[in-house]
Formats: sequence, C-alpha cells, structure tokens
Amino acid sequence: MPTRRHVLGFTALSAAAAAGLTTVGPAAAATGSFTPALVIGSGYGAAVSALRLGEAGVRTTVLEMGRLWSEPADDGKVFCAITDPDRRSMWFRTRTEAPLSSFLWLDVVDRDIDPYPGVLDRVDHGDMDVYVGRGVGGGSLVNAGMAVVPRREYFAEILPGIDADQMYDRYFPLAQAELGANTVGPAYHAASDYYRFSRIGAEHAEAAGFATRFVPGVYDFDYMEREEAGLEEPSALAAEVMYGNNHGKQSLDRTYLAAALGTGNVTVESLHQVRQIERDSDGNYIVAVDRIDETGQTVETKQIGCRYLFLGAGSLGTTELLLRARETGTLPDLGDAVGSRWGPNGNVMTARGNHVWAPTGVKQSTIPVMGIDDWDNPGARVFAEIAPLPAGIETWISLYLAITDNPERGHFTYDADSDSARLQWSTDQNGPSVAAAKSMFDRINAEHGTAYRHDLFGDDKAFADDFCYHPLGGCPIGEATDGYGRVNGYERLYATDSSLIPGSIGVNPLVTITALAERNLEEIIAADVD
Ligand code: FAE
Repeated sequence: MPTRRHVLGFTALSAAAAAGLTTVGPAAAATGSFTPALVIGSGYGAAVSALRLGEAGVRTTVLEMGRLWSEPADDGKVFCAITDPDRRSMWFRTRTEAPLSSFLWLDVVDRDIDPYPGVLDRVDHGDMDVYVGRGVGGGSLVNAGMAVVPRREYFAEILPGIDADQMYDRYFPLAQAELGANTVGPAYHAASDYYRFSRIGAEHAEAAGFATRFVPGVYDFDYMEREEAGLEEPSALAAEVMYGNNHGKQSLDRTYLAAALGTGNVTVESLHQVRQIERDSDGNYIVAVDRIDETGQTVETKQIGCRYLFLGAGSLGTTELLLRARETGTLPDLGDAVGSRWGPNGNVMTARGNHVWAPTGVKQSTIPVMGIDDWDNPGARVFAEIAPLPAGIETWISLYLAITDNPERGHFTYDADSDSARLQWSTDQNGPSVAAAKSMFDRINAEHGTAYRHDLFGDDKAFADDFCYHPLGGCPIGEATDGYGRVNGYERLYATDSSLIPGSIGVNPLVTITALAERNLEEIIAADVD
C-alpha cells in the first residue's frame, strides 16, 4: 500500500525526469562534496539500503549509471515493447540482443537501434552473457517481477551462517510486503486468453507427473485484470516487460526508492557511473564518478567522499569495483574471496513445440505466474518457470526458464588492459543445468509426443546455456564479508546486493536479495552508524 512517503518520493522522481534533471532529492553531491552515506547502484540491495539509511536520518546519496525512467518519450511512452524495440531497449547498442535470437533459425527478432542508455544490458563474458537492468531501479525495471521465497532447506544449505528462522519469520515477509508481492487470481488465470500458455505448460507438466504451483509477483494483478477489461492502459498484456513496463509493475522506483526519497534524506543521481574507490587518511571513502550524457560521453568527473559506503551495483558491478580496488591497490587489504563463488543460479532456457491442437495463444501476458517444481528430485533439482513468448502470432511454443541446482562456480579475474572484471566460466560448467532441465523436459516431451525447438537460441541449440538472468555471487557473505555484508579488511564498507549470494538460490532471486539486505541493514544501522 503506497504511503505518503511513497507518493512524495515518486512525485519528486517524476518531476525531476520531466524537468530533464538527472538529480532527485535535496542538495546533490556536487564536485568535491562529502555525504555521510553513499550507495552505489539502485537495484534491490541498494534501494533497501537507501530507505533504511534515510529513515534512520542518515543523509545518503545513491549513484546510478543508468537513466531515470519516468518521463514519456515522443510516442507518449516511457518504455518500448519487446515486439517493437527502439533505442530505449538496450544499453548503448546498435542492434538489440534478445535472449531468443531467432525464429525458424531466421534472424527476425533483433532490430537495429541507435545507441542510447537503454534499460537492458547484456554483458558479454564469453561463454556466459549476463542480462542486467540499467536505470534508477536496476533489475526491477526489466525483470518479470516473480517474487519467490526459496525453499527453506535449500536456503539453509546455501547460506548456513544465516539464521533461517529470522529470515522466514521476519525478513522474507517484510520484503514481500514492501515490494508489493501479490498473486494472480486463480479464476482469472483459468479463464484469460492471455494465460493459455501458462495453463498448457502446467497441464503438460502435471500429466507427466510433475507438481506445479502459482508463484507471487510484483506486477499488480488487479491492474492486469482491469487491462484485460479495457479499463486501463495495457502493459503486461501489450508485450511490455524486458525493455520496461509502462504500467502495472511495482518496480523499485515506485516502492523502496520512492519511500527512500520520501524520507527527505536521500538524493538519487542518475547517469553517474562509479569508476574507482579509495580511502583517505581519515578512513573515509573517496569515490571517483563519471557523469555521462545520453551519448555515453563523460561530461564531468567527480570525487565524492563518504563515511559509509554501500555497494549495490549488482553481482557484476559490485564485484568489479572491489576487484579493481584490490588489484590496482586502492583498497589493497581486500581478501582473496572477492571475485569468488559466482553462479548463474543454474539458469537454462528451453522450448518445446506443441501439437497444432495445443496452441499457446496469440495473446500472452508477459508476466509468468506458474512454476514446475521438482526440487525434491535429488537427481535433478529443477524449478522451471513457465514463461510467455508474446510474439503476437500463434507459435505453439512452450518456453521455460529452468532454475537448477548446479554446484559449479565461476570466479572473476581483473584484466588490466580493459580495467574490468572478467568472468571465468566455461560452457561445460552449465552441463549439470542442461542435464537436469533435460531430464524434466524429456519426460514431458515423452508424455505428449512433442519435441524441443532447436530454432530459437542460435546454433541449433535446444538449451540456451550461454546467458543468464540471475547472476549471483562475487562477494560471498561470510567469506568476502562478515555475516552481515561488512567487507573484510575495511570498516564501514558494505556489499548489499546479489553479489553476497554464492551462485545459487533455487528460485528467482529478487526476494532473497531484498530480504537479506533488510536483515543486514538492520544490524549495520544499529551497530555501525553513529
Ligand atoms: P541490480 O538490480 O542488478 O542493480 C544494480 C544497479 O547498479 C543497476 O541499476 C546498474 O546499472 C547499477 N550499476 C552497476 N555498476 C555501477 C557503477 N559502477 N556505478 C553506478 N551504478 C552501477 O542489483 N529476478 C526475480 O527474482 N524474478 C524475476 O522474475 C526476474 N526476472 C528477470 C528478468 C530479466 C530479463 C532479468 C535481466 C533479470 C531478472 N531477474 C528476476 C533477476 C533480478 O532482476 C536480479 O537478480 C536483481 O535485479 C539483482 O539485484 P541487485 O540488487 O543485485
């Protein structure tokens, strides 16, 4: 339920975007300035940090390399649909790079676009590309918003140092409430043309002996029902998701970040890319930041000092900043665990072709609401989201994002020539994920006499094992940090995002990232902040 704080914050954000400003909130951190707390990035971990610091009365500046996304462009829309991408879709590209790159092996999906600070990035790491959100709100702007709490036993297996009772009694419910998690109405799901793909996916899995379940999400499902009734502007029902939703999705700029701005203690600076972190002789942190314009040119370089530094730049961003600091000697006491324990959350995408009598629908909502849950299968733990393919034509395709239990982990090395962190991960490390997903979908295909589609992911592949949506790790909690995200070797330096989770969590990760940040911030504000 939006509070006065949310309304104040969201209004400030929209007004700044409308005025063409990159700054929202009180007195921005200008060149040479100092702020008590600095938060890098504006995704889940960062947004929780900003809100809780602001509430505690700590003046806080959030630095985000992407744009503010609340001002409509010439077509009256903030974001573009996945079926009609333009420059708003991707981060400084001349052509889109969609996860499903072809149809019938034809290059008909991607489009030429003008370079622009678009909302989705695909970061190339050789055998594993990583999709991330860019903009005020981070991944919440581009994701499908599935807000799934992990299995308790698996959470305890992956994060044994964290009190699971506390997480399940307090922080998971808190995170879901703050994020606006809700569940699709079963009657709506059963009746809507837009969820035919989901019903077919569930029926086929159940007939093969698998359990399915509804999962919560942050898309407002009441709004979706009104969309279908023609009472609201369509968004999920108009092929909007991966390049942003114009309506319906309760992204962080409407929840945590709006509430943070509403405290009056938080400033958000967009198009501000942090390059380097060092420490001065007083033990404060100095952050070097490039302010970029919409062509990507650096228009100003700033040094901003702070006492408390929170890294919320995501698994890739936070790890890169720390690795660079360690390897270039600006924070030489960072430990060896920085850059370790990375994984794609066992992500592998696959698709089946259905018979002509089982169409998946010309109309498809972009928001998945059901999962096939076979996590109890010790030989092949899989939780597969039944994903839409809103192509605007009948494709007879059932698409899935399988989340698997893959014990493989990658690590990052620092490449001095490009001044960047490079992920060390090879295709064969995704082998366990492909094998687990294959065992599930082989069974479903055998039950229905159907087959995999080989034409969608390039190279005749049935399993897309070369990209992920759920990068996790790089600054693992309890190894690169203490049990609350305090980075080892330095005081008042915190990791607060997906970099803390060592490679896997068994479900879509946004709720875990948020809940963990809530837990850590409560401790940090009580114990560390004067
Ligand atoms: P994240 O949200 O990635 O935010 C990091 C922010 O930091 C970004 O805005 C960056 O631009 C910014 N940044 C990075 N480096 C710098 C720098 N040097 N200076 C300034 N700013 C910087 O971090 N998860 C779910 O649970 N459910 C879903 O349904 C789901 N669907 C997804 C669909 C897609 C297409 C994608 C890409 C992801 C999806 N995810 C989903 C994953 C989820 O969005 C992701 O785990 C979280 O967003 C990660 O949160 P963090 O706080 O780690």
